[in-house]
Amino acid sequence: MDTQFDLTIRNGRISNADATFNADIGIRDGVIVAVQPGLPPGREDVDATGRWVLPGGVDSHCHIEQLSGMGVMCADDFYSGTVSAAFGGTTTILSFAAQHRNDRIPDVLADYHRRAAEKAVIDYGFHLILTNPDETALREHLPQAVRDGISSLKVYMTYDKLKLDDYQLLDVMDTAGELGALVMMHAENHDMIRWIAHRLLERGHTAPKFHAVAHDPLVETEATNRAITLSRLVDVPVLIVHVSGGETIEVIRKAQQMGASVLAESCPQYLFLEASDSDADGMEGAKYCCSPPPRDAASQEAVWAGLLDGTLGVYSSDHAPYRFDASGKLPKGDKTTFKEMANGVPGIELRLPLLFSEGVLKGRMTIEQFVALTATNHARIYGMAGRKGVIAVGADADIALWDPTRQVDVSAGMLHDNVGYTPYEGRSLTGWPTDVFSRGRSVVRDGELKAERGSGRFVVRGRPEVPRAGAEGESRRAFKALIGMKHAARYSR
Ligand code: DUC
Ligand code: ZN
Ligand code: ZN
Repeated sequence: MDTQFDLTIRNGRISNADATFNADIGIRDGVIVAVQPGLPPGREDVDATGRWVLPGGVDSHCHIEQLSGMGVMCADDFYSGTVSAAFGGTTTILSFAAQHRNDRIPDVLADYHRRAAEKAVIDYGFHLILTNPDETALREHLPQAVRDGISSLKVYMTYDKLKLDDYQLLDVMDTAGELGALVMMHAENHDMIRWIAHRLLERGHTAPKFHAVAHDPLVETEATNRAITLSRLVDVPVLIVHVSGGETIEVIRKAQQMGASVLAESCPQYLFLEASDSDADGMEGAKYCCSPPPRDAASQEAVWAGLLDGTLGVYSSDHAPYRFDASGKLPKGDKTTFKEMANGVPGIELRLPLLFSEGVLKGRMTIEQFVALTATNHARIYGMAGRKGVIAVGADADIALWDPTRQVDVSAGMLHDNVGYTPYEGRSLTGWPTDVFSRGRSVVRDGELKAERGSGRFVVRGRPEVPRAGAEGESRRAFKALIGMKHAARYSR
């Protein structure tokens, strides 16, 4: 007799963002159809005794098969990037489809779609990087992208080839507000970086460690404050990505307390790396350079506090994989100055194990907070609520089984990305995802890849769920009417 379920995962301890309980999971056609104790075994039955059964991670910030503003290709394509994500317990990624200034947005999106569809082994979506917000982009291409399930975009306040000025940022926010799309902001003050870097280079300070000096914490604080102020002016939500420092977090927290609709993200490099790591012999320090840079112990504490009190709602990898050679980090070999290095560190596979080991098992955060920060909040904020980031009836069966006792010594050789190094080399971690399922398909089983190239699917995303601006938003209503802004809080919370 045929059994009721295609797959069951039984005898595990399930954690969602709001509760932990013992139950079995029944899956049919890739979807969770039962969560309760005492289910009969399915056609395939996995015994999760002793393991923690968690929603697969959602990584809403990673750079995969992307050409950087400086023209450097990422080391990971959609195959190695998604395989690496899956081995680290992640089942959905949102990476970037990057417009360069002369690109037509529909061509950019078609290109990323084609490449991802051929290679991804887990589900994926895109944020559009918008570098040329002209009339056609704002009136035609962005609305079409949102209708096609790309309900978020990233804009830059720095980098010569990417940055928008404040006028353009307001234009983008206005349009995003009309469409109900979420604006992600890379908040660093371009001219402050330029000015400091110029003086450093003039004095012969070219080594990797000077990257962190050029990207002083105030560079981020100023730009974050400005990004939030622009967003408040037009009453459109923003999400500040890759937040690194305590004073910046304080700016975000204050704005949230005032009722501004501001969300924020941080990443492993701001919890587990420091600027001093980049003060290593020769070019070695370049392995720790990203923008914004890792800071100091006090900043790490501020990031922990921000994640725990909800100021920082999502914890993403910002996986920006560049090889440690002339094709990536070091275009001029050991003559590369800190201004010429590709910015970014890898982290797509270690994002969850680092936080599980150092956050959950060391008692800094609950397992429910871990699930919220690594999966559920991403799904809600980016328009996938109920489908991704939760173990519940009706959700996609994206599930990771964690062995909380497994000891792992991190080395680049054990990872599945194509980077060749890891800034976390030599760390000892406890806890690891042993089995990973994407829509009920086994992707990783006992350390082996089971999924086929191209078996991941594009996720059509809906409206972001973001907190509505409180009294702030109300008080801006007359202003918005006067200047002809059309949007009226079309976000779903
Ligand atoms: N911005 C990112 O979002 N990632 C890597 C480097 C950068 O500048
Ligand atoms: Zn950025
Ligand atoms: Zn990034």
